[in-house]
Amino acid sequence: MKLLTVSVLVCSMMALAGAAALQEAEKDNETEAIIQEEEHRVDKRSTSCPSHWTEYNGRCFLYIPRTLTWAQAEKNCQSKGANLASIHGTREYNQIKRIISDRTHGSPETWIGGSDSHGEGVWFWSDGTPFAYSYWCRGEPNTQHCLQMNYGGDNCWDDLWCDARRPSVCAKKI
Ligand SMILES: [Ca+2]
Repeated sequence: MKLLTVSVLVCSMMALAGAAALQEAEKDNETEAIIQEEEHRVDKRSTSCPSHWTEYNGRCFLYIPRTLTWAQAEKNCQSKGANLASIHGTREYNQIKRIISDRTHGSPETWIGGSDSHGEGVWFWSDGTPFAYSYWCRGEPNTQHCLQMNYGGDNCWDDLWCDARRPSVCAKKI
């Protein structure tokens, strides 16, 4: 009798363990489904730019018409997961000029991410990429520390006092 009780007990424990294992497996499946959904969402996010941003060469660009100081403009870009735009070649610069003129029907002086505020003449991009390409206007840069584009008739680059207020262009990687 005692033996029977014990074996019934063992059987029911095994059944319980089995049910628990089954529940565990179902939970795993659910978790797996959620992970896959998340990955899908990340994939979707990583193949195109958010609406209103323009895609070019693996990055998304956004023109910000509101005039801000250079630091405010950089912070505003950071709030969107971006930095002020860095520029690495003529084609890219032309594309950014086009993004601005599409929005403004003009070529306003605009902040991009260049600065030498940590050392006169040592220019860097706020997104950390190498400052290899430049399109300075004649006689520039001189004594200021923040980079505005679309300066003068050539739409070239000028360094300006960082507390001037300008529209800006943000950029982030896709
Ligand atoms: Ca200057």
